[in-house]
Amino acid sequence: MPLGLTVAGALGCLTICPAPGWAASGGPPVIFPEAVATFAPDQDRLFVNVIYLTGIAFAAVTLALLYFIVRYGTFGNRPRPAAYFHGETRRAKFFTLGLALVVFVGIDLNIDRWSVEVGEVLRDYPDPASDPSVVHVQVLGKQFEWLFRYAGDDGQFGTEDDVRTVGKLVIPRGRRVLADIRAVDVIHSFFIPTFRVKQDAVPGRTTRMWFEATRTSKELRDEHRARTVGVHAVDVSALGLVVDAECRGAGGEPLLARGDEIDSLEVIDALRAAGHEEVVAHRDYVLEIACAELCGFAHFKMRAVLQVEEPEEFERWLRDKSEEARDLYDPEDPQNFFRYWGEEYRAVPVYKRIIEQTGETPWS
Ligand SMILES: [Cu+2]
Repeated sequence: MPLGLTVAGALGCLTICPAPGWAASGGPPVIFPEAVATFAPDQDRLFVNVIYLTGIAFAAVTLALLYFIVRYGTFGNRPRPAAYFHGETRRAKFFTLGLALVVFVGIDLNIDRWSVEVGEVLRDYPDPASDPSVVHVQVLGKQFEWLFRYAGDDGQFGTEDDVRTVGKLVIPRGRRVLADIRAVDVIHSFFIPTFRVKQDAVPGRTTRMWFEATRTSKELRDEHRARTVGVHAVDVSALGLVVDAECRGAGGEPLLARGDEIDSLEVIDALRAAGHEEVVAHRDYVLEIACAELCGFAHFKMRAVLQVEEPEEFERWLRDKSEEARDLYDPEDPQNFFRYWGEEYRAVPVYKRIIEQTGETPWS
């Protein structure tokens, strides 16, 4: 049995080991989601290199184990009593120390050096006060959605022209974005897989992260679509598909135009009634934001969408939204958090107590 396990382990290890070239190309897309942030390829390279090094070590150890089992096991040999050996000879000590040194220098120090380089970039936060090209956004995690706030036209947070969105973060391509992250109830984790960034959102303190997108959502959607257009069966699995050819109903009337989404079971029924067994379609590509901390019963629905726009498009969007916010501003509205970012969620008893006792919020 140990022999079987060892062989399986060795074979498994060989198949997991990445092929040469992966490290240079930044990793295969099968394992990683699309890399959309400036520093994402470096992180992928780090990840693949770690798999390389530890994979080689794992293979070496497994092969050595296999060799010793075959060489000193009872296979074909006459059973003999086990020989006891305490490993205290000079040779054994040298061998053990040498092996430890090879692992420490060859693997640990390399991983440490690479991750320090990647970590330095991640911690090199841009300063919106000295660099006007930096987009400053506030992120608020709450059970169970992500809220976002921009300073608006006047550049100040907590004023009537603040732009806020729920479940959608809009950013420009090619500009650095600094995100201040807070939570109001429990710990959440702000995670953008395609940017390779993840940061905890902790009640009572502000954490930060920064990122810069290299491609717009539209570019990514077009690229993805060119790759994934295909023929799909019309059944429940077709929900959410975007059709790439017009579909007509039984009487020849147009049912779905090119670019329409199959968004309900009724549409599927209508398609089937009109004799469509298959459609030419693709699944739309969306940049997702997730909560990576199990934060409660509806954690699964704490999903937001990231929209990357061309810088001019983003500026226009922000200006329009800011004007809209100023028009809609109502100082009497108890739900408004143009001024109070997160303070309206006072349901958590400990915060309620802090606010009552000190008159101050734990977030200020
Ligand atoms: Cu959460």
